[in-house]
Amino acid sequence: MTQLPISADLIAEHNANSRDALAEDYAALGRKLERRGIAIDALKDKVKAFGVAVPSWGAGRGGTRFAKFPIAGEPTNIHEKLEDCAVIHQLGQSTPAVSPHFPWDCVEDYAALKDEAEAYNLVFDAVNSNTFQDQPGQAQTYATGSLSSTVPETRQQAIDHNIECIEIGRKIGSKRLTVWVGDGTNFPGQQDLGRSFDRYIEAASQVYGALPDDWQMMLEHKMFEPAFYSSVISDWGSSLMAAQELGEKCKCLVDLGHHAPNVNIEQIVARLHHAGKLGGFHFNDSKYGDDDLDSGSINPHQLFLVFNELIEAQANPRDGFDPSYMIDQSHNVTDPIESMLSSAETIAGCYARAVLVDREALHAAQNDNDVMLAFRTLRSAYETDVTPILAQARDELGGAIDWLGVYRTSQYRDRKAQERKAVGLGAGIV
Ligand code: PSV
Ligand code: MN
Ligand code: MN
Repeated sequence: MTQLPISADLIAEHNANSRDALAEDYAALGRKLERRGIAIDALKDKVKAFGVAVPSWGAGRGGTRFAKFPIAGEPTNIHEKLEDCAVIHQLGQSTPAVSPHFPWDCVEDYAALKDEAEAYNLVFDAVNSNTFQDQPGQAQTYATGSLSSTVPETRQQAIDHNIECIEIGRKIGSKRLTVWVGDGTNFPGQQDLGRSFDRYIEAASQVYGALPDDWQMMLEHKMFEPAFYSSVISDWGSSLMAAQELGEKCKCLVDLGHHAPNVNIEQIVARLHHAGKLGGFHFNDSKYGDDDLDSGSINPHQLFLVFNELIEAQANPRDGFDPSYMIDQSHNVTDPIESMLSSAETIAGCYARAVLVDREALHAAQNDNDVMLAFRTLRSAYETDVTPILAQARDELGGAIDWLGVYRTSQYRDRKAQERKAVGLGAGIV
C-alpha cells in the first residue's frame, strides 16, 4: 500500500491554481518549437521518462571538516532518509531511485527496506561502499588506504566490505556497485605510485569476481582529497585502465566535481563512451574543487554540454550503453529536499535542452566547418526555456507544478522537527 508523505489534495489544489498560466506558457513554447520542427509533446514524453537517482546521504545536511549546521527535522537514519526521498520524488516526479551508502545505511532486514522503498514508489540504484572511514569495532584501519593498502589484512577487509555491499544490493534490488576509494598519498615518496595501482587492481579484481552476471561495478575517480599529493584512482585515465583490466562489467563513473578546474568534462564523456566504459554520473557543481554544490548552480552550461554528449552517445550506443544518473551533493546551507528538487529540475532541463539540439543541422555545420552555425545551433537549444515542459510533465505525473510552494505550504520539515530526534553538532562528512 503506497503511503506518500505529502497530501495529494494539497498538490492538486496548488496545481489547479497554476494550471491556466502553465497552459499558456506551454502552448506558446509549443508554437515556437513547432516552427523548428519539434513536437513539444514528444519532448515532454521523453522528460516524463527521464530519471536521476538521489543519494541517501544527500538527504541529511552536509558539512565541511570545520562544521556542520544541522536543521531541525533532518533525517537520522535510512528510514527517515527514504521518507525525505519520497517527498522529492512525489513533488518532482523525476527521482524514482535512491542510491544508498554502506555502512551508513545498514539495517537488520533488507527485504523490509526494499518493501519500505516500494511503498514510497522508490527503488534502489547503485550501492556505494565506504572504505574511506574507519567504523567502530573494525579490525583494520584505513589510515594506510583500503584496496591499495600495503597491509594485506586491510586490503582483505576492504574487499570483504565491497562484497558485503554486493550482497546487500542483491537484497534491495540494486544492480550496480560504485567504488570510490580515498587511497593516495600526501608526500612524494610516501608510496610507490606504480605498486599502489597494482595492489588496487589486484584487490578490485577480487571484488569484480564476486559481481553477479547482470551487475556493473563502477569506478569513481577523484583527483585529490583526502589525499593531497597523489590519489590512486585520480583521473579518467587511471579509471579507464582499471576498468579495462577488470573486465566487461566494470565501467567508469564521472563525478562532475572530481576533476582539475576547467577540465573539459564533456570531452571525457565522449572518450569514455568511445571505449564503451561510460558507466554513470554523480551530478553536482563546483567552483573550486569537489565542492558538491547543487547541480547547475554554478555552471549550467557545462551540464548541458555533458548531456549533449550523452545524447550523441545514445544515438551511437556502444557495448550496452546504459549510464546511471545520480546526484551527489552536500547541502550545507539549504534544506536538502529543496536542493535536490531544484537540482533534479536543472538536470532534467539540461537533458531536455540537449534533446532539442538540431543534430542534423549541427552535424552538417560541423562537416562544413561552419563554426558559427555549429555553435549557434548548440546555443539556440541551450537558450530555450524548457521550464513549461518540465512543469507540465510534473503535473501529468501527479507532481507539483510549483514544487517549492507546495513543499513550504506542507510544512513537512516542521512536522518532522516534532517527530525526529535532533542531530548533534559537529564536523560534517561528505
Ligand atoms: C567522494 O568525494 C564522493 O564523491 C564519493 O561518491 C563518495 O562515495 C561520496 O562522495 C559520498 O561522500
Ligand atoms: Mn561522488
Ligand atoms: Mn565527491
